[in-house]
Amino acid sequence: MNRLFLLLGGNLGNKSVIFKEAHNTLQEKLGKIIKKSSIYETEPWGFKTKDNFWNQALIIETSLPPKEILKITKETETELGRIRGEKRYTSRTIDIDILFFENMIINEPNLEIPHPRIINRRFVLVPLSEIAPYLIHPVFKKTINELLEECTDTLEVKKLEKEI
Ligand code: PH2
Ligand code: MG
Ligand code: MG
Repeated sequence: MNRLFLLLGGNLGNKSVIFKEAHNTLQEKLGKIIKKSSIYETEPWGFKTKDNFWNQALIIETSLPPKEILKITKETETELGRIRGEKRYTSRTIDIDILFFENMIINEPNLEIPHPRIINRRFVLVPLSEIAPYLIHPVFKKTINELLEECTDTLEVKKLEKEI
């Protein structure tokens, strides 16, 4: 079994229903969710919209290989109503990003692990630091807490009092 770290993000539709459905599908297809962060309401990073995001970090125990995990996360996004357009950053019902897979480093055109933009984004580091503060980033060799302290992103990340 390997530990897989995912980040859920979405800013369109009924976010409670969509996040719950994402948990169910991922648990069924990938493996047991062993940790979930709180839900955070976050300001959009990299583009402008009035629709704030929800973000949540998950740890899943899985026996599947990374390529298979990627295929399942993409299929789940599509099932949950994500429509991919030309633009890089746009509003969406759900985005499921692979943050870490144990301490593996993979650099392929369609699969980069760890996720290349973790360190620039408070909407990733804040939820992750809640469930894995001492996890060491295998490239930068620093803990999530250290990376959060050094992060210069100032967009708002607000914990919601909501159990999902
Ligand atoms: N995802 C993006 C771009 N911008 N901003 C927030 N707050 N949350 C996200 O999940 C997010 C984003 C690209 O995947
Ligand atoms: Mg993303
Ligand atoms: Mg993505």
